Order: sequence, then structure tokens, then C-alpha cells
Amino acid sequence: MVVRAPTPAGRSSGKYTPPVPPDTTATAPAQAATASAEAGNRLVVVMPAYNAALTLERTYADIPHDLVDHLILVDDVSRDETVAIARRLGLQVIVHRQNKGYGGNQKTCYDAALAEGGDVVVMLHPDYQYDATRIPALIAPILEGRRDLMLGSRFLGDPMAGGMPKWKFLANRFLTTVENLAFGLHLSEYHTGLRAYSRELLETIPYQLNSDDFVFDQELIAQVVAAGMRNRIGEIAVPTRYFEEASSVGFRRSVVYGVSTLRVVGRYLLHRLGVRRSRQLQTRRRRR
Ligand SMILES: Nc1nc2c(ncn2[C@@H]2O[C@H](COP(=O)(O)OP(=O)(O)O)[C@@H](O)[C@H]2O)c(=O)[nH]1
Ligand SMILES: [Mg+2]
Repeated sequence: MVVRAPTPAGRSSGKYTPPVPPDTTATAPAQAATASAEAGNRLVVVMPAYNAALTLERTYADIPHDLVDHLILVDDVSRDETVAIARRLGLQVIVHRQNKGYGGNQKTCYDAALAEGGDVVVMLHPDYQYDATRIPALIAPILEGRRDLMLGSRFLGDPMAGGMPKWKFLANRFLTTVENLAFGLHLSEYHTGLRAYSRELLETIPYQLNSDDFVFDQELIAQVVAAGMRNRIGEIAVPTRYFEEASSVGFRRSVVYGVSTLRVVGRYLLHRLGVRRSRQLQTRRRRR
């Protein structure tokens, strides 16, 4: 069921976009974001939500609304007031009939963002864990045409200072090392809940074939690498906060996630070596 809330006045679609001269100089992130937004790039923010009532308003308040054209929240059958709060805030709200999981939720998010004409799509967890005021810096390299996937990294800063438990820190370091070796990348982490994508990337990658569970995020990065877009991935530092509502994934689920991530790496390597081709790792269409 798709429910569209009215768009609050003064924001979003239909705004006048004055012509701007071509930008030939390197710009600060906020300036670059503003200039490109004025040049007609449509920024859509998606929030995959599950029981986010206690944190949604705070997350929403930190979003740089002057840059954002459209906001979508996909609710995965929350048992709290997430949907009512999202509607009150004026978001487009899509409600799953059944709980599909974190990956299934993101599939709906990206389908909806593309249908809404997003040129740049930001995925933000609505649990107030990631500093949403960093969105301008996150999207700047995409708007400038230098990147197609941007990750907001906790590990370029000090995640333990933000309260990340030590065992999560160590597990993240281990998985990141394995993934970097397999994918030929030098990322500081792969497991963040603040990301930005270009439209071209979302149209190239068959994300619909991915898992409905948390490992969706890792499969997507494997797909980007397999599509030959390794050098189109970038990252910036994003401060994070750890508190009860921001972190529901416990030890058992994390172990399942870790094993699933290693399986993704294995599948990628077999595909690369031509031992077992994976349809999931083939592109939906040729890149421009
Ligand atoms: N769709 C769906 N999303 C979930 C579920 N459990 C957690 N999430 C979402 O997944 C994201 C990451 O979970 P979270 O508990 O914050 O993980 P952590 O911050 O890495 O410990 C959050 O935005 C949650 O709302 C679930 O069962 N289904
Ligand atoms: Mg979280």
C-alpha cells in the first residue's frame, strides 16, 4: 500500500531552479551540493524504518531540508508509532503488508526513489545513529560526477568514542579487512547506515536480486565492484551515536550477518574467477 502525504509548502517538488553557470572550480561540499541542486539534480532521501518512533523526529530535524526534494519512509510493519509520526512530518510513507527485513525494506526504498525521479538517493537509518547534517558533504562527490556510491564511514573518525561496543568494532575491522582484500578496495568500513547513490548506479545494479536481510548492503557493494565501478566508490567521515534505540542488532544476529558477509565475498571471488557465475553480480544494463 502506498500512501502519499501532502508535501509541506516551501519544500520539495515544483521549485524554481534558476539557470546556473557551469562550475569549473573545486567547491566546498555545501556549495557544490547547493549549486548542483539548483542545476536540477533531484535529491531523494529514503529511510528504511522498523520501530523508529523514538528517533525519527530527531533524525528528520538534522536533515538539510533546503537540499532535499523528496523524503520517503518505508515502514516494515513497525509495532510503534513510526507511521503516524512520519505522516505528521509530511514524508511519503510506504507501508509493507508484511515484515520483509532490512534488505527487503531497502528494495522498496530504491524502487520508490527512482520512481520519484531521484538523481541522487541518500539512504539514512531513522535511528538517529548517523549524523544527517553530513549529507551535503556525502553527496557532493556524486553531484560533481566523481563518485556513484558514497559511504558515511564511522571508522574515519573514532567509532568507540561514539559508543560502539568493542566486539562490534573488532568484527567490523575483521570483515572490512577481508572485503578490502577480496574487492581490491581500501575502504575504512562497509557496514554503515548512511549512504548515497547516483541514479545510474541504482539503474545498473540488480539490487532486487539481493537478500532481504542485513547482508543486502554487502551484496550491493560486491555488485558495484563486479560492475567495474570500484573506483566510483568513496567515503567521508560521519560521527555516530550509540544508544539503546540506535542499535537493536545483538550478538547472535551479528554472527549470522558476519557469516553471510563472508559468503558474499566467496560468491564474488568464484564469479570473478569464472568458477561459478552469479546472476546477481551481472549488471542490469550497460553503463553509459
Ligand atoms: N526492516 C527491518 N529493519 C530492521 C530490522 N531490525 C533492524 N532494522 C533496521 O535496520 C537498521 C540497522 O539496525 P540497527 O539495530 O540500528 O543496527 P546497528 O546500529 O548496526 O546495531 C535500523 O535502521 C533498523 O531500523 C528488521 O527486523 N526489519
Ligand atoms: Mg543503528
